[in-house]
Amino acid sequence: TTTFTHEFDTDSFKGKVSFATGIFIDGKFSAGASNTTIDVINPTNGKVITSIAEGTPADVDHAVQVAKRTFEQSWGLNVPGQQRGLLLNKLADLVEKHADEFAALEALDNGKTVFWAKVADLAISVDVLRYYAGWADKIHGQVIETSEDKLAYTRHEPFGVVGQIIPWNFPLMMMAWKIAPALATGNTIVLKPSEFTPLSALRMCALINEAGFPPGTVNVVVGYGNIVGQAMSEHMGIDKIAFTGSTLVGRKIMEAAAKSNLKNVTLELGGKSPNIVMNDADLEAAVNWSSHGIFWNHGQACCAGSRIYVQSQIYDQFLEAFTKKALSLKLGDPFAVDSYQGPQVSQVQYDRIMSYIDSGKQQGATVHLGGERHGTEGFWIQPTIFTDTTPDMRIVREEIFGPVGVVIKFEDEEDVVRQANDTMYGLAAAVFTKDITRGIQVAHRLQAGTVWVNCINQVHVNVPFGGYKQSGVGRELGEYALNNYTNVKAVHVNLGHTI
Ligand code: TXE
Repeated sequence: TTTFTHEFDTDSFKGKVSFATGIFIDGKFSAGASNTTIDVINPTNGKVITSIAEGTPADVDHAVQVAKRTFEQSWGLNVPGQQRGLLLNKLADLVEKHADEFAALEALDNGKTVFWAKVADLAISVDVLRYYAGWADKIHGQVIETSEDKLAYTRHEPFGVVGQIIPWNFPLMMMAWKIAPALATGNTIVLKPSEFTPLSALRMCALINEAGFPPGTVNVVVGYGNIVGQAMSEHMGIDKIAFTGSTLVGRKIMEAAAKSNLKNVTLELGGKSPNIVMNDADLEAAVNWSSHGIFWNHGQACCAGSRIYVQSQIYDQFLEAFTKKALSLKLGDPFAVDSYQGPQVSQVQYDRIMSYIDSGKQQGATVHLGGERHGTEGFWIQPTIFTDTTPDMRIVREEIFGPVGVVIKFEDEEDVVRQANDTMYGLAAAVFTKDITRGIQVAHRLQAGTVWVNCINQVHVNVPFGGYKQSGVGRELGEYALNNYTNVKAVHVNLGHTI
């Protein structure tokens, strides 16, 4: 076991944080089968924070074996829903108690601001644990009337061992979205955090033990996607896999599932979400929301409103106010209390975003604002706005996942609905108008799993979230997510019927 220790002395968090790290299986940490490590980088300056144990397919095998045993012996339907709910509530309390520490850890390896980590990531993580704690004793099937000589009913049973692969943009929150419904419904878990941001998931392991979950209920194997993630996707002992990340990798996971045991798959993938601002919108509100839509979390949000369509009459006014707003966003140390935007998560993401910015320039779009590196070290990018785009440009079609928005002029509703839907993605969309009837009509015409009217980037634990088209399969959050983690069994009982 290796202990990670970090002394924080910042505006937003002071104190020493110290916890065990490693491959977490059966409630214990180890160095893993290969004894190799992964460097965790601080995106603020590009320096190594620490090295943590690297998982391998052998660790995945071990974790699956333990998770299966735990499911059969000390979790699953052996533990009443009420008890599972109690444990989830305890975990929620512990996460809440350590919220400041978690927010600091997120800022350290992800680069998001402590402020937003607390307001969004931590608050939602606690909410989601509590929300599914409440469901744990309310999972039930149906009694279905057939005939008087027969009793037929359904049970919603846990799958067994579920694999969960999560990304780096909301490290703790993605873990909470994944583990809460899976545990509430009685599954055991093998979870792979992103190799870029493993700290908060590793910190969670001790809290999972402290809450009193039986060892082996949640197992965490940090590792590279193409090794550990791939091993999970094709594992014969994993009955279900849930993934959040790129559409490219989502496709690989489905393929691996198809080629192995046809495990059940849910995917929450990328997006290129349209944000439509009509002539009659409240301009100031639309500008503020639109800025939040694309620049929040440094543009690293799957539902980011990255295609901003503005109706012709207000286009110039909007662009001027939107530019002013973008210029007012404070880029700075994620630990400073007034920072809005920190660095991008990694060198790879920095390079990917900069190459999109270059492609926009090369394909003839106008860099209206930004478009350059910010500072001299770390992975910082200026808030960037492109104008004069055409629908075929890569910056209009592909997910950039950075603080880069395109502002596009449109004439009428038909035109904008057509453009908004002209994408392989369908995660989210937004529309701004004071005419609520029109707002709702447009909302119904947009092909997206979530549509916001007069707001953007809002999620609520009670409300399902997920994608149309190539943005995903299945829904997270709300009652809908329970379906991701249960199999329906139909039981037919003979009450006197003869052949
Ligand atoms: O994602 P990956 P990356 C999008 C966004 C971003 C792009 C690339 O557009 O620019 O993806 O980011 C694991 N089998 N999103 O490369 O690779 C990986 O280790 C199994 C959208 O970081 O999809 C990590 O744990 N797993 C998004 C997770 O998949 C594999 C969030 C996500 O990483 C794997 C993140 C494999 N072959 C990126 N390869 C969202 N929907 O919010 C990688 N992984």
